Amino acid sequence: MTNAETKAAGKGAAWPACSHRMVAAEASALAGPLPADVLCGFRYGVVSGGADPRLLAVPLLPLMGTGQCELWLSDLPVSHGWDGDLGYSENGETLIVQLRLDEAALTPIEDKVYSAYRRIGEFVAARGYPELWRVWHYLGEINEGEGDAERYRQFCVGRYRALDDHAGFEMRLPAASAIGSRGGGLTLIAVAGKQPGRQVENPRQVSAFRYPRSYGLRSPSFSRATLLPWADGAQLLVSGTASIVGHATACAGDTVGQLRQTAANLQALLAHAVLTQLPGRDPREFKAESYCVYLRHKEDLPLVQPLLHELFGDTPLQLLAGDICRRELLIEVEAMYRMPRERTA
Ligand code: 3EB
Repeated sequence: MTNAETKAAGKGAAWPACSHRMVAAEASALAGPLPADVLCGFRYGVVSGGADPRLLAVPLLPLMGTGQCELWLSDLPVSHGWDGDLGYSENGETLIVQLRLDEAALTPIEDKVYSAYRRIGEFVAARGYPELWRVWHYLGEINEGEGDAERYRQFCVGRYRALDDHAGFEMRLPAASAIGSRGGGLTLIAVAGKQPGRQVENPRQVSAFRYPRSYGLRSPSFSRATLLPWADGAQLLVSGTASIVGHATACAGDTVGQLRQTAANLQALLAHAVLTQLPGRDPREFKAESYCVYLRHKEDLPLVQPLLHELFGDTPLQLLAGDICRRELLIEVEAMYRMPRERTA
């Protein structure tokens, strides 16, 4: 354990019970006016969610039928609105924000990502939820451009500039996913809270914020996972996880091999989360709530489907067509887990 991890595992303010729960639902649940208890709903394969800021549009095509969505239902009253083009929804514990930049508003990427991140950071702080827990980025044509001019690498420079504003920022990074979509533009979705989540890194992988220079001018500013220690059971928000071992891509050209490496990375992460944050618990107690799998080539679907079922069983799973931030990477998996509350004797 690093010093920072030991410190993070110590006592902070008491956390309340988790005020929201994720449910898989039919996409038609998002069709009409949304019920009052919806904190947010992820809708797949569209660029815009619509007028209700609780609708989060993920601009990637679903590969296993289009019938599913994911809802976060709240036990506390929800309020929501738009601040210009920034959409938000909050329930007193958790704040969700979304911001969409069209391609015309994304040049130069580095500066526009910097200002978008600053805008979101200022907004969440002003509303009393200063801690970024989890961010999704959907960036059009993420692998366009060569070397340091690649769009993903330029994006990383802007994000780094926005987050590198205080000493120790590398131990306060949100979990994240950065996925490429067809067409241009950038969709940003963030989950923020009142208290810092606990950052979890992966001993099988070099921390992304410490990747060497060869992967870009600035390293990617995200953590491998954020643990939220709710009183009724911790929640682990796991970043997009790919076939990276150390800092190198493993199994280049082999989608199934990459999926196996990704599963090994997820296991190592769960074990490390327990070791550093949940002493006395067993990683096998983690219960998966949902998975999202991004696949670069939809032709690989029949290859990976049996293994997905073997690895992830019946947990709700989205399978989306998406590009991964390194060209050699063919598949990426993100997940959410719960650790049930410890039984008192
Ligand atoms: C990786 O581990 C794979 O830049 O926000 C995964 C999750 C990846 C998030 C990001 C990138 C990001 O480096 C790519």
